[in-house]
Amino acid sequence: MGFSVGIVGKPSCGKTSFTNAACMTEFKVGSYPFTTIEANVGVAHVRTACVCKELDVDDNPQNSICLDGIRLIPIKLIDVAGLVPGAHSGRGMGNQFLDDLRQADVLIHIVDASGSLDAEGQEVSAGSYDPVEDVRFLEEEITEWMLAIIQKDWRRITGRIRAEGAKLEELLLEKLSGLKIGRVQILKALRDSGLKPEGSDKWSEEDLRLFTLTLQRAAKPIIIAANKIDRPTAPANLKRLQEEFPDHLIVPVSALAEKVLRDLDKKGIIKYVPGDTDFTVLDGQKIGEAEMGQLERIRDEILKALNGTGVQELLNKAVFEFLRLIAVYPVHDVNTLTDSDGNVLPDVYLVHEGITAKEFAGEIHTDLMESFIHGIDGRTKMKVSDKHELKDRDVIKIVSAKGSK
Ligand SMILES: Nc1nc2c(ncn2[C@@H]2O[C@H](COP(=O)(O)OP(=O)(O)O)[C@@H](O)[C@H]2O)c(=O)[nH]1
Ligand SMILES: [Mg+2]
Repeated sequence: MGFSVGIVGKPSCGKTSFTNAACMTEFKVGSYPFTTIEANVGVAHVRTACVCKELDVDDNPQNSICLDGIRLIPIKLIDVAGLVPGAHSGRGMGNQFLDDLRQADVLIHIVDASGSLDAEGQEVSAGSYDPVEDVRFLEEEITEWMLAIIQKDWRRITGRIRAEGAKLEELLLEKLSGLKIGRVQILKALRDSGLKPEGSDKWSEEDLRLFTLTLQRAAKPIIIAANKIDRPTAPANLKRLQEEFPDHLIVPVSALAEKVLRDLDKKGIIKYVPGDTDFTVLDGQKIGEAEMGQLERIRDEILKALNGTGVQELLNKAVFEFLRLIAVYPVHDVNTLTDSDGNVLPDVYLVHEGITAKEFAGEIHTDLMESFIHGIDGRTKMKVSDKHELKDRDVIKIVSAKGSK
């Protein structure tokens, strides 16, 4: 489980509620400014159509879950303590909180779309605060935080380019490895910003800022959850957010509704699979009148009107659209589609689009990559070479000199 989603936003916007709904954890909700210092970490799942239906087999997953042909694959969620304007310069212990984002591959910014909290997360009358401000400030805080890291020793580092012929991308890679920023992202940021790496010792303050902003968009992209969409003042703000930031992905969310549905599903009272746009009542006896009213409202105003609660949609978009990951099923035997213990379609891995069969072997085990001979496609049963690029929902056996998987 190598990929992590960072949950960020100001205090009381609903980060912990989102995390609890997505991970079925019970972290404390509400304002606990002095206790929520450590980030809450939970396991959520992304949802994809399992290959079991198409291949007509009954699977028994080991590293993931399959519910009636829907494969749920685990990812890590990091619920970071609330960030306030000025966080990068240490306000509200912001620096410490920002450091929790080092390991995140993508960020979900939880915004209180109902406009009931000021910039610091203090309650104000519903609809009186403009959440557009939150989107601006948060991106700025993240960029400033990264800028401070990049700026440190900048002259000395870039001096080595002229003095020793060192490459900027290598120097940056070393500097930013703790931030989970890779070569691909550094090269993309250099390309997209249009700045010349050779002249980096002459970059102005603005150049460096531009580079950092471009790198942030490539390496820690932010997608927006317009949360508390169930509240009356939220829909108008969602519309304004979408108008103001046409290039951002903004999804209406009700963390509250997702939690209600998943809790009732867990108790066996309703059947609801995260990401569904409806639920079925299994045990109506156990639902009181008021609760039934709430459920009907969730069905009409959220599930039907907005195509789901938004929680699963955001996680899926984060993983499949922003990180561009694909789901690949390794098997030991392509005829039975099992591992060596006889489990059918036991595992599914989330890997980068464009990964080759040999690189995929390395994701399973370094040994498998080093002694890679060829792969076998689980559908066609044909051999594939080391350079063969895998596609989403591929099933593959890796044959190596040290055995196979
Ligand atoms: N109406 C509504 N309230 C929510 C929603 N998500 C969170 N809240 C409420 O917002 C308050 C703060 O939530 P919490 O998750 O603790 O926020 P955090 O400080 O960002 O972790 C709590 O009272 C939650 O019940 C939502 O989707 N709808
Ligand atoms: Mg919290």
